[in-house]
Amino acid sequence: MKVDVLLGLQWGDEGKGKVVDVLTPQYEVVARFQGGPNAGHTLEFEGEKYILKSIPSGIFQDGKINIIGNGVVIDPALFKQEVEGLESSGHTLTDRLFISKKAHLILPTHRLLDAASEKAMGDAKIGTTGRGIGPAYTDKVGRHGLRVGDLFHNFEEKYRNAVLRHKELLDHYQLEYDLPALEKPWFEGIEKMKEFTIIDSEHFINKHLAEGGSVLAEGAQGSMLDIDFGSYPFVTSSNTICAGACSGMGVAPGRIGEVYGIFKAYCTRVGSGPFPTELSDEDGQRLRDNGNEYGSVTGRPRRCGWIDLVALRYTIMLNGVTKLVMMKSDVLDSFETIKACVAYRVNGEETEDLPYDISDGIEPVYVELPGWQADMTKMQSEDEFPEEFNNYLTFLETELGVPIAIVSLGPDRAQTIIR
Ligand code: 2SA
Ligand code: MG
Repeated sequence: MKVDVLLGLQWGDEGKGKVVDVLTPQYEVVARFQGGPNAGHTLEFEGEKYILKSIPSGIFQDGKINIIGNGVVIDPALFKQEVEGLESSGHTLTDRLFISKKAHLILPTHRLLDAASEKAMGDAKIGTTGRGIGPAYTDKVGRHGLRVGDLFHNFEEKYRNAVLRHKELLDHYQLEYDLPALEKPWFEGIEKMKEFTIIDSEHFINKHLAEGGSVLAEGAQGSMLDIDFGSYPFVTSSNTICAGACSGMGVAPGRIGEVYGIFKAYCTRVGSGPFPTELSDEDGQRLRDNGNEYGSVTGRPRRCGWIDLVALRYTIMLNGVTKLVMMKSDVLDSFETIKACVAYRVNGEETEDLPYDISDGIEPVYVELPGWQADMTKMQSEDEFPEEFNNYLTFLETELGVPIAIVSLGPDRAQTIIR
């Protein structure tokens, strides 16, 4: 059997958590393959709302195994908080959440380094989530990282050595900090992690596939934040694209089956960096208000704009998307007209290919479409879709060359239409 991959095609916050939760019944295993507690995957069902950060979004369904894969970075203190939050709302996890030995740990000093580096950059800052993601991946690639598998071998010594190195860097930034205060919850988190099954996840996943089992790989952030192909340097520090699922779980490329590409019917971005279709006018504010566009980890207001088909074509290409999933079209329910960026004008010339640098001199070329101006949030089937909405779907499918297989009409599990 194959690994199906689900990932965000824009700058994150496309609604991946909800879709994983909807698709989970088809799989026995759900795995995260990159990112860490910078992610905020929101799920709503039966009147409850949950935000997952490090834990895969398959956790709410009985009998499913959830894996934190080797490509993920874990902050033990935040992990403990997240687990306890779920336990207090009645969800037991220890029997169905497994952690890869090869996943890397985010140390308290990584968070300090993240903050220090952002501060030092001033106006040029990345606008990170402050969760220590960049420094943790820097140590991984620099071959200094601590892994979950290290918990059982001279861990204290390895930890102290890492902290010594980080302290030199922090001295350079002249940052004031209280490390013991951060270390206490961190080491409590380490103990919490030990309650879980820590596995060689690449073996586990491949055996499961060889025995005919299926896996859903859950991406975090979005393809425009990919370390290689995103709007560098305003990106996150991992490969968010489909290729990251292979390296972040240890599965061969030939094992990849469907690739679900998730996008919002408009576009948002949180943090700094270029955003060609950004709206700083009333329409932008209306999208933010209607869509409640605030970061689910940091609470930061998200920047909002029209859908960018140039960027979407690019990320569909990078990921080999086989099925599209359109989220939050209900946010556009009241708009008279909807715009879609179909090309960029760069130095007077139109292009449909994403240029190397999208930070300056990009003028979006828009097509205007009539809005449907109907409340779609209670619609139960495709037959109820207004004509203008069907036209919007056909327009997008033609522009993007991939079918839209799922349409989400609201945050709840129930507000989902499979086409
Ligand atoms: P980092 O912390 O090093 O990964 O930040 C680098 C850039 O990646 C962006 N990033 C995100 N963008 C959207 N959503 C994310 N998750 C949270 C959410 C964000 C929040 O679900 O709302 O609550 O603010 C996420 N994680 C990282 C980040 O904004 C930087 O541009
Ligand atoms: Mg999010």
